Amino acid sequence: MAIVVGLRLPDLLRAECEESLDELAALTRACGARVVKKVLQSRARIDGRTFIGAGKTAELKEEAGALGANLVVIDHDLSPAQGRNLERIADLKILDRTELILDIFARRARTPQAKLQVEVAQLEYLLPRLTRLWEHLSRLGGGIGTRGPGETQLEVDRRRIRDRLGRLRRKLKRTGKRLEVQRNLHPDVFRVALVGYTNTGKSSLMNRLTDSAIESGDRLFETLDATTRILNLGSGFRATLTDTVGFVRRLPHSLVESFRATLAEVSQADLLLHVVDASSSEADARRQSVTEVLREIGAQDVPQVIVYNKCDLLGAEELTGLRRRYENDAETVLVSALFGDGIDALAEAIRRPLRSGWIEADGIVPPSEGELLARLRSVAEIVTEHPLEDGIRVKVRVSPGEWGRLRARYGDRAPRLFD
Ligand SMILES: Nc1nc2c(ncn2[C@@H]2O[C@H](COP(=O)(O)OP(=O)(O)OP(=O)(O)O)[C@@H](O)[C@H]2O)c(=O)[nH]1
Ligand SMILES: [Mg+2]
Repeated sequence: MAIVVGLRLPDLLRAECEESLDELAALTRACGARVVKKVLQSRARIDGRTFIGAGKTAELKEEAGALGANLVVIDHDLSPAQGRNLERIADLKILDRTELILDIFARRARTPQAKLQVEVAQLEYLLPRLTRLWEHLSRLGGGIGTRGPGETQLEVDRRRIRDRLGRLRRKLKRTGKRLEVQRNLHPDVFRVALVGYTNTGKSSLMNRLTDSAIESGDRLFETLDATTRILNLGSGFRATLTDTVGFVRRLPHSLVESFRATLAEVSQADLLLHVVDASSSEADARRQSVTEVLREIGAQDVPQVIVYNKCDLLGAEELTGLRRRYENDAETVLVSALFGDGIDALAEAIRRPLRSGWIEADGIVPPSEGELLARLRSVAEIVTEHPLEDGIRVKVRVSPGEWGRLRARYGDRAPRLFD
């Protein structure tokens, strides 16, 4: 059972701190703990020694005793010393925000790649905090004489962790390079990636757009890997779609760093589908947090389509409001991954940038040219098609490269440029 604690400094809005604390409670629950109390403390400044102040620490200790809580989660990142002091004075297990998020990631990691990335992030955060963890253990072992050998043991542990970190980092680098090579195998494929806050419905959209069966669920950080599938947008469009890890406000830096290999799918994409949970009262703030992480991973310049998902949960008035707000914005679409509304408009929003630079061509394909017609249907977008006496008149849209290949193969029998 846990108490979650936030600190409100003078320059922060109360509502903002409360939302952040609510989110911390949800994250704590995602770790399997029950939240028995939320505490928002106002302070003029951070207490250097215990972060929340000596008085508040004593109060917490008492409250935890009364409520039967054994864990306190702080909505900020503590310095190693602050964590140590707090733990010692309150005599409770203390987790800071980063430790909590790392814990969720560790629980959710399934594949070797995700496990490796999470472990690196954990060890990096753990290393300077080892004294505290060690004290924790030695206190459990208790008693006189643990201190001397303890310190030597601490040094040994530190060195071991450093060695392991070094090995894991090298391994990460190798997998990163391998993934990079895989990505570059198909340079002419248009790469689309889903991004967004956790639990907005990215995996559900992936399943809807590619007929896949990626696990989705009402849990924070359900997905930690990158999965790529062919995106079927009709003839002529060659694209892949990648689903990947979701973001959260103040995503720990060590995680962003260690997840670089996975997140390269995002920074090197040609187009991002930025999924927003339309039903969340936090939609705008979360959209902003996602933008910040995108900047951190160097993906700020990748073009985006904003996808408001879960529109089925909106009341009629809210839905009309949202529609009105974006009616002249072709780069924003409103969808429901669950029911399929708006998916055609989304597909069109993906096709549009792909099609830019394509040319229109037109011609009559005689009945004897069945192969040419089949070819056109697979590599070009058919705009119109009319049966005539001497064949089928087709108007197509096609990439310049594909048009060149058609002309090379079929000469004058291929459709001509349309002017
Ligand atoms: N009502 C409604 N629920 C949806 C919709 N899309 C997704 N959900 C639900 O939202 C929850 C999260 O969906 P996911 O697809 O796992 O979300 P995600 O963005 O992949 O989440 P993470 O992988 O955790 O970042 C699930 O319970 C889905 O069933 C939608 O359009 N409408
Ligand atoms: Mg997911």
